[in-house]
Amino acid sequence: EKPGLELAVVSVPSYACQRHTPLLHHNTTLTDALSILAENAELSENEGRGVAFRRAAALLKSLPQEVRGAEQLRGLPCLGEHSLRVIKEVLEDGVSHEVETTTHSEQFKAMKALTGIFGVGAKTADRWFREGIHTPSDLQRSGHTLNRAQRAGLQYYDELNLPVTKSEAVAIGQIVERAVHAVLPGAEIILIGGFRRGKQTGHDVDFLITHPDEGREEGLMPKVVSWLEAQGFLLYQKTTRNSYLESKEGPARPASNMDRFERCFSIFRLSTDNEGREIQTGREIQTGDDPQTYSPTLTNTDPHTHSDTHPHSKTDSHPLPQTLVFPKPQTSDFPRLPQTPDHAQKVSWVLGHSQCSGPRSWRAVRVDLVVSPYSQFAFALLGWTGSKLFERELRRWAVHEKAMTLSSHALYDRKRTQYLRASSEEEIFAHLGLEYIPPCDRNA
Ligand code: 8DG
Ligand code: MN
Ligand code: MN
Repeated sequence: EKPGLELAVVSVPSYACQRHTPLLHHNTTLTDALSILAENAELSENEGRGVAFRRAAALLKSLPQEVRGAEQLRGLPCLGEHSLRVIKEVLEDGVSHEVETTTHSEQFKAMKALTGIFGVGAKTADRWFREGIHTPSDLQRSGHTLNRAQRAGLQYYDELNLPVTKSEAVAIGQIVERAVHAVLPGAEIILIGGFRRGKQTGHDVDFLITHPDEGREEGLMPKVVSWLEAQGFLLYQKTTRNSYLESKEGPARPASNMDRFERCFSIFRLSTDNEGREIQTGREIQTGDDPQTYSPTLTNTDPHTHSDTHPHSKTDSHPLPQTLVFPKPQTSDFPRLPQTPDHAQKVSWVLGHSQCSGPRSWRAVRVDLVVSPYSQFAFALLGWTGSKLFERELRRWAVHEKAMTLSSHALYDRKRTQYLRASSEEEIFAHLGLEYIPPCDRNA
């Protein structure tokens, strides 16, 4: 009998939304292996299989200690036959044959590379793969007609696949705040997604925007986007009204205020040489790109940008309001901290892979903006903080354990046939009969 933990006697609840799942945990080797298989299942459009691997990984992330032997897993929920087999293999041999085969498979590599293009999903990538297109370069050479998102995705491929750092997220937040307050003073801007959960890097930056006077937020997104475009901050944007329609979810869909939900998928042009200064001083950016290094050809390719407009207004110098909320840094004594890429190294990496010659002092960053009416704010906040599995588990819990329907707009009680109001995430957890789980523990 190995010393240490007796996990089987630790009672672990089966829904991820009942557990605390920190960002840094004790079973990274195992969860990395399961995540590869989950990703492969998702890329093969086998959602059920993907969810099974994700649930198994999430269970391991919530354990208080490292698993050293399969006997320690007895009695734990969420571990299916397939996941258990993979876990045992990794525990015994250090690697899983299936994971190794997957990571080296031409199909997996191609699907990852192609879905890594902004605007390309698994279906499209699979079609291209079967035509012999395996890389973004293959795609470029193929002469396929691409939509606007995919063209931008290809153009900024390398940069959009570089992790966005926390300091870049802060810098983007300051720009978004300026934009929003320029068109709607008093609006609130909250960092959501992975950064709200305490992640040090992300694939994008997500923001939720609302206004305490319900109704004032209506039509906000086009105005914010116009401001950002006029200032030269946008390389790409697609604003969607009425996009998050849970038409299949029936009563959880509030009929009237539904169509006020607006969102914008965008690519920001973030000035890299100003980033550090901006964060250190907390003041507005006073200078733009160095004219010696600025390469205007890079921004002229998309008709939706205004590259001749100077990206940073020198006249607008209101102090920054303090409504932007960032997660507290997490203290941790775990050995495997996520690696934040060195900024200088990152910039040179971008330059080395740039399609155009000549240095430049900005990078492309994916940004998601969501506008919510104040009465739905708590639901939107909970729904857009993630993780994706945590959200899925919350909804599953609501339906199967509480006969309720949860969405990013509302919570509906099927037994009492009424919507349950909430002005905070805590109230929603309470309605659901769940212990409150803070954002930093929603990393399922
Ligand atoms: P990352 O960017 O660091 O990779 O991680 P993330 O921030 O957790 O992932 P994300 O892809 O940016 O998604 C953030 C949250 O937004 C996630 O919890 C799921 C949620 N979300 C979408 N799309 C939609 C949607 O269409 N409706 C709703 N309600 N939520 C969505 O990504
Ligand atoms: Mn995100
Ligand atoms: Mn996002």
